[in-house]
Amino acid sequence: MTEPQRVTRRALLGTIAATGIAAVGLTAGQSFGWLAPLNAFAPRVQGYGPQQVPVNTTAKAAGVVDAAQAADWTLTVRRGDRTEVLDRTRLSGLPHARATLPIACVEGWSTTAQWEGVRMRDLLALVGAPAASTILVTSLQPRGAYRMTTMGPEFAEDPSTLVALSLNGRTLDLDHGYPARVIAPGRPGVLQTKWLSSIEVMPG
Ligand SMILES: Nc1nc2c(c(=O)[nH]1)N[C@H]1C(S)=C(S)[C@@H](COP(=O)(O)O)O[C@H]1N2
Ligand SMILES: [Mo]
Repeated sequence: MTEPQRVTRRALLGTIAATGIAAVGLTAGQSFGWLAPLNAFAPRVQGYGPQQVPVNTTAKAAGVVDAAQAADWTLTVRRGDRTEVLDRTRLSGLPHARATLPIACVEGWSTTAQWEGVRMRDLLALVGAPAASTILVTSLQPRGAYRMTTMGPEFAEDPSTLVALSLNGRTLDLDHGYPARVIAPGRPGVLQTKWLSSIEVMPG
């Protein structure tokens, strides 16, 4: 009586194992670029998207296609009544820094990339604000939950917190936040605001 039971149990375990292997196979494309064609279920595949980084909200969906490409685009940095307005030329003329940082989206992907841009602390210094300031970052995006972000002093002062102008060696793609976006270490992707419009130093 025990023999058939053992066979049944073994068969069952075999089925469980096969299911596990299939599940790994069908999602492996998320972690390994060369397995990407096997990726059947993941919403976004690592390495897919412009500049080898997935996109959350395209410029079109955000309604910023024109504003982001406008020749008269500027980034405003404000602290009380002190305001600096930076056009593309002035912004990109400031000293640049590089950082290797991930974008980690709650939707289930994380991709590490090379970013280059102007340190947030350097922009704050332009209006006489301490590096360790609390700031409000606003996007060109006219509406939506990701339009504004508050950033605490521990992020603002971090030398690898950038207003990024380039990604993986090229000018930011429009969908990745051209002409300028936030990239900071240790924050969820949702706070890495794209298509910047202004940076405001909070009092205190
Ligand atoms: N203005 C704006 N910034 C945004 C978003 C957005 O919808 N609008 N999406 C956020 C989310 S949820 C993520 S994960 C990252 C993704 O950046 P990426 O599209 O360049 O990969 O951008 C963030 N910044
Ligand atoms: Mo996200």
